[in-house]
Amino acid sequence: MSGDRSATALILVDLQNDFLPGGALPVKDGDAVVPVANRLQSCFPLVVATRDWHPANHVSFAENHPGKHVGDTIEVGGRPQRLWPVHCVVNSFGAAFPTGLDTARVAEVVHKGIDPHVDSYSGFFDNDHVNSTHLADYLKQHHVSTIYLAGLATDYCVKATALDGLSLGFKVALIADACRGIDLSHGDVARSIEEMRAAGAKIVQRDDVLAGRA
Ligand code: VGL
Ligand code: ZN
Repeated sequence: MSGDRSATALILVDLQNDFLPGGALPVKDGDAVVPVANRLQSCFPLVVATRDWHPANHVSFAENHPGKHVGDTIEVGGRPQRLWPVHCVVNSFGAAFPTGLDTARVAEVVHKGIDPHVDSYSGFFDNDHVNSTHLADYLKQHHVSTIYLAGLATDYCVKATALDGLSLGFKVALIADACRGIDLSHGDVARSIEEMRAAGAKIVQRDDVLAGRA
């Protein structure tokens, strides 16, 4: 998974204001990923970005469930749904790319989590795996067989995108130090990286990618 990158794409996962310090659902040190993402882009022939993109009545917002609180887990459609603060509302500042992110080479933006009734951590499928975004089709149209992941949050949207990517037959490399996680329970990030590795993802570091070694 090094050298020739003609069939590879860099996927920037959910680099959005609300996930940076000061945002509605801040990921610790999330802003550190932005300059890394900028540098990594030049190593790839294709760059795609995903964005969490929720309507105001989204199922994942605690305030849409009277009596429930941020951090609670409820059951929706037979699946556990963790409740979050209102974040990444369609067309809001919080949902926008950070101003420091270089988007000139972002060829495609994939929005996810638009369905008010189903959350979507993965860039490929809603959490119920019924509806999909156009990410897989887009990558296939561009003859991409390997995806490299950078962004937020390691233990939620990056992990879900990695696992779905593998299940769809893509080779997946997680650029571990180009991601940051939420780590609600201490160890979540480390466990999520092990889960991705066990499912077949290659875990690489940004310097190896930048030097063409990974
Ligand atoms: C995310 C929680 C809720 C993420 C999105 O991008 O990892 N996490 N919505
Ligand atoms: Zn979300």
